[in-house]
Amino acid sequence: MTIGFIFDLDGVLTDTAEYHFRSWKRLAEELNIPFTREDNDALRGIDRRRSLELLLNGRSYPEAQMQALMERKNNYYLAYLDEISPDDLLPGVQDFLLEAKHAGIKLGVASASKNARRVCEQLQIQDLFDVLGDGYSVVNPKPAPDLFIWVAGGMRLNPRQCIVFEDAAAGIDAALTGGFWTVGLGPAARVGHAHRVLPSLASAKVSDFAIPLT
Ligand code: B16
Ligand code: MG
Repeated sequence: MTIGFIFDLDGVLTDTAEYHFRSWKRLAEELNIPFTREDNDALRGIDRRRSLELLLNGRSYPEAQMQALMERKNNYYLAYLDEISPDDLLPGVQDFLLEAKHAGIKLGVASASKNARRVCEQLQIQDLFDVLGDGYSVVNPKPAPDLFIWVAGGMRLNPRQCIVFEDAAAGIDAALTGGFWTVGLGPAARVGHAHRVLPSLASAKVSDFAIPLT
């Protein structure tokens, strides 16, 4: 049976959360809004627009200013991306991707980030993927299932033929709603509703996922 693995990017293949944090923090300081690392944790896997709304915490701005604030944060973030290299792949990721590719498994990325393609290029993994879904691919962000369905469709697979690897609660919600098998990476308090939970991909073997995760 052809199967596919679909990976979230930030928190699964690499950890860009620190750069997102520093960029949001700088914006928050300019706006005189308190913003902590704990606040940033709530933005895990959340798209840029919703992240800004959460940071503003009920403050409202005209649409043009919202756009300008998102652009300003993104410019801060873009300045960090040059620093990303293959060394920034999370432990075990490179071996896991190569093992899966070698086994004939289709590989996809499903990231909320509009910068996902650039990050994959910096990590030098973009050629491993059959489909790369990012923040431009669908209208409705996670927890809507649309992005995972878009990626699976691009791989010519049904959701039940695919396993989604995610670190965010919203991502697991999205994949479950779409009918995918799910592997949650991180604490059970966050991703315990996935079919299977692992701390990370550090010691994962592709053969562990050869059968459906019932
Ligand atoms: P951008 P993922 C997400 O990546 C990040 O976890 C989240 O913090 C970020 O706000 C979102 O991408 C959008 O990123 O501003 O670059 O479009 O986990 O979905 O790979
Ligand atoms: Mg993530």
